[in-house]
Amino acid sequence: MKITNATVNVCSPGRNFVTLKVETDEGLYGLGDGTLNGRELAVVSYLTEHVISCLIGRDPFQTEDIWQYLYRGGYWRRGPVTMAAIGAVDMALWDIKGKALNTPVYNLLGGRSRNGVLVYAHANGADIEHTIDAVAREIDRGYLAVRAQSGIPGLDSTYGVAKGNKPYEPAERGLPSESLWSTEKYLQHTPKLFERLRKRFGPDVHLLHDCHHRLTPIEAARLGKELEPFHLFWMEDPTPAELAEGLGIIRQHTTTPIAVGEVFNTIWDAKILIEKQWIDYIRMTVAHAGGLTHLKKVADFAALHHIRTGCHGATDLSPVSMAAALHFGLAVHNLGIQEHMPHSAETDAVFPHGYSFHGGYMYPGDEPGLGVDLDEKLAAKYPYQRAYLPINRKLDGTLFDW
Ligand code: CS2
Ligand code: MG
Repeated sequence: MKITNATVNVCSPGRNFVTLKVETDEGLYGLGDGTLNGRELAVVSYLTEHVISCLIGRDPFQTEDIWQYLYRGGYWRRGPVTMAAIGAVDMALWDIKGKALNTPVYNLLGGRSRNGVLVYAHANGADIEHTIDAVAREIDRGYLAVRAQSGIPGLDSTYGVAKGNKPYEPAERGLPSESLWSTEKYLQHTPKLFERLRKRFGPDVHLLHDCHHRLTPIEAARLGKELEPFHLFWMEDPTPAELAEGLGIIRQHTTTPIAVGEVFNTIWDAKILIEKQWIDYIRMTVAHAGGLTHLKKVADFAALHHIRTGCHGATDLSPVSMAAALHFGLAVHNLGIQEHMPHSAETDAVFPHGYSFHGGYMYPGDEPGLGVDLDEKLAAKYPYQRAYLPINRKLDGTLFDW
């Protein structure tokens, strides 16, 4: 079998997605997600200008060699754009491989290690009361794990909280919006939120929270300690993780489990965090971490250090990524949990798929390959619209982490 062509589809059914389609001389094709929220066209250019011509004529079964060719052969290694492009190629090749062997991709990753993939929902509200109601709704939908994000008294907006009654979508069309932030207000407020959630829902539901890279290590240590009585499943991205040693400081002070990695794109970003066991979950995602070929290596390395996966799965990763993540999550031994933000109806129509949700778990389905498709005719009705992630500033105007 040989690769004969590859094209990149960019569409925007509610938000932008980048999809690579790799075609073969045997009529099979595979799909890969190359979406990088707010930088989509950079990945499109990387694929169309620098990658696709190198794929023509290759054997799509050679996932390892093609991955190494694109990673080592590119010379300029790592980074979100490069690894998202490699991720899109890799997903598409595994999709082709599964279709050619008439088997779902999870069978090529070790087969079923479990019946279904535990997932967590997002719940958010303008204040504690509304957030409690939102958590209740997700529990009623069958989720066993819920991430809770609340508006903060004294701040007009904050990460993870939808504006109005629209679902939360971080990228906004037009230039970046700006929001104001106060760590002090956030640290005063957040323990109250989880005290109320535990009081209302008891000890069994898994509660998660995303700090979204906004704390210093010692602030995160304080928050982790104050959240300990509420037994969170994890505290996510407590501090910007470029400084790995910062996670080591947090670890000295609290037993609240830590999850990082959605902004990482190779194992090198997480190596010391894993070796030192400064984290409990690694959240790198199929789309941004170079695809299934690389993510399997990351998971296996993490498994040696008691660390489980907790892959990123926000709506800015397409249903192609969600499908790949579920095949990965069904097979990998050290699965922790998979993030699940349901896509919009428009998105699901553009990307028909076989995966499903039931009783707190998701199932990739048993179609050959990844079990997801792209309706190119429908996609054409949703043209790309530039969008940006927001900018965050402290109350005094200092530019801060969003
Ligand atoms: C968040 C994301 O889902 C999460 O854990 O951190 O919503 C993140 O803000 C977006 O993926 C950024 O594009
Ligand atoms: Mg996050």
